[in-house]
Amino acid sequence: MSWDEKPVVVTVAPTGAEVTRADNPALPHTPAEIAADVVACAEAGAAVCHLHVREPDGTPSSRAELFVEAVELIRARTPIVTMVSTGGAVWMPIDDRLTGLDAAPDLAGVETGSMNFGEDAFVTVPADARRVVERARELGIGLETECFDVGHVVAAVRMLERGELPAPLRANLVFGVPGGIDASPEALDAMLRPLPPGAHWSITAVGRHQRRLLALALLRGAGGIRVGFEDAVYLRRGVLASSNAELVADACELVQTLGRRVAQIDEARDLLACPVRAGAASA
Ligand code: KMH
Ligand code: ZN
Repeated sequence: MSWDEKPVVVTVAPTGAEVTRADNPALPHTPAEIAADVVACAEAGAAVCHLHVREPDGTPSSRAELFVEAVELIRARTPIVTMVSTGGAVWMPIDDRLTGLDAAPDLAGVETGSMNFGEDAFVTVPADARRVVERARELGIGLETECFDVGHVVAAVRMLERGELPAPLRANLVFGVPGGIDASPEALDAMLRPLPPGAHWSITAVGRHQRRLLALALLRGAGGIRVGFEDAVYLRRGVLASSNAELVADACELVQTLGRRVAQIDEARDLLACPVRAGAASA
C-alpha cells in the first residue's frame, strides 16, 4: 500500500498534565469525565487515546486507581486503543510515572531522552527508559516512543537496534514544546531522518503552528496525528475548542481534505500491531 492509501491513525490526548480549566473549562479531570470524552472522540474518529489522570481538583496525578478506573470505563464502552503516559508531569519521579501500566493498557508511551520543558527540566535517563520498557514487556504492553527532539529519535532507534526496545518501532514525534524541537518543516525533516524504514510514526505539535505541521506531516506520509487538550485548547486562533471531540472531528476533516483517510479502530490496531485485549468492548 502506498503512503497516501494508508489510513491515518488519529490519537486524542484529552487532558495531559499542564493545561488547566483556566485555559479551557471543558478540560476533563475525573476518570468518568476522561472516559466520556474518549468515547465521544472515538465516535468522532479517534482510534487511540493517550491518557494522563488528574485528581478531582485537576492536579496531575500518578494514582494507579485513577488509571485503572479510566481504562476500565473506556474499555467498557469503546474498543479504542488505550495508551498511558509514562511522561506524567515534570515533577513526578520515575516510580510515579510507571503507575499507568497497572491499568494494563494496550500501549504505553516511553521517553527516550531528557530536555527542558518550558521553565522546568523533564528528565528521563537511559535507565528510566529501560525500566519503562522492561515493565511494559513483563505486562505485555506495547510501546510508543515520545520524541521531543532529534536525539530522542536517535536514542529510540539505538534501543531498537540493541534489542532493548521491542519491534515494531512506534514513534510519536513532538514539535513545538519550549525546550524541544521547533514546529517547522526543517524540524520535520530532521526528526524523520533517523527513523528506519517501516517505522510507524505519528506527529504531535503544540502551539500556533500545530495545524500547518499536521498538514505537512500528513503529506509526508505520517501514519498518525494527535490532537486534544493536552496539545492545544484552541480550535482556531482565538476560538476555544468546545470539547476534545470537536478537535478530533476537525483533525479528521483535515485528513480528508488532504486526500487521506481516517483509520477505523480495527485498522489502527493492525497498523500499530496491537491486538485486542480479552474483555474489551468490540467495534
Ligand atoms: N507532561 C509532560 C511533562 C508524555 O505523556 O509522554 C510529559 C508528557 C509526555 O506529557
Ligand atoms: Zn502526554
